[in-house]
Amino acid sequence: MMSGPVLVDADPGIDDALALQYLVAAGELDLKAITAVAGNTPLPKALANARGLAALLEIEQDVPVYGGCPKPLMRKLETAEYVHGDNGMAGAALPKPRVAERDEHAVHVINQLSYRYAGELTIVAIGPLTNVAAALTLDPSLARRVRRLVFMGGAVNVPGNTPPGVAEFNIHVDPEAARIVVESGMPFTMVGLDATEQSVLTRKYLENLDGASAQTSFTCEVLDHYLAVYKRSRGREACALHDPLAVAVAADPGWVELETGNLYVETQGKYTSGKTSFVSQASRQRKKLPGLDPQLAVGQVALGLAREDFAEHFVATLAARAPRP
Ligand SMILES: [Ca+2]
Repeated sequence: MMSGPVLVDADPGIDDALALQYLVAAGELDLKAITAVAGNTPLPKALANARGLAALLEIEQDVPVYGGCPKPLMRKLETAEYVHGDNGMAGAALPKPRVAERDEHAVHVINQLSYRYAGELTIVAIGPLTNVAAALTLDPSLARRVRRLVFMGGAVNVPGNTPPGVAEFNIHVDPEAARIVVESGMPFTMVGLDATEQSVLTRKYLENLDGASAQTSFTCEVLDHYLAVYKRSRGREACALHDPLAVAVAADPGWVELETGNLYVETQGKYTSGKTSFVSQASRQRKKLPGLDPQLAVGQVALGLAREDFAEHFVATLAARAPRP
């Protein structure tokens, strides 16, 4: 079980909302800060949603929320409001924050926390990796102070979820940032579509959540929308728990099948920009190829779900969190 201080970098986003709710309900991670990044929605909405989620989850007094980069390092921002709704939360209303907006920039906060918790800090990044890459660019030694980065992104043996079906959304939005991060030497675990698309939630699970608390009512509202989006786009009311799985892996890597190897993030290709290619140590050995290239990005990649009951566990965790009196 991984413990210690955690920073979540997010672009809320429905599944970011689900991930934060799961993190708080599970109570296994010591959340120190939330940093917002542009991705699913433009930064002002991502930040407002992150602050509203902290209010909903009753953590805003303890967990500060900071705004970060408003656009990818080198590209125009592409958002996903067609999935997440105009406000990024499927139109569902979040409570008004009761704490004042913070002035510090997320990128500085990432570096500050890495000094305060040197060798202990886990970063869970569930949006494009722009903030983390910017923090590394300002202070490359960040890579050595972070215990581990767990990021939701990428697709290795399955198609991507952005046109033309090669790249996963978070990497597609800011491939240069992803490349800087994985090539920085920061220990990383990539939780991409290979694993997250196996953690599937269907409508029958909503019955266990409805009305349990103000938080789960909100969850049901956004999941209802999310399931409808999946039905429209894929013909089935079954949605992947992308970001929640990354949070779960930060607490317990046993949720996924992990392999170590070289990870390549394509930034140039006409069709393949944002594609993540992975060559595992095990596959190199099987093919009698030379070992891993330490000059290139070496890290862990989740190639599948290790336990089938993640969606069940996710719902049970949310439903069990006793509402505060
Ligand atoms: Ca996200």
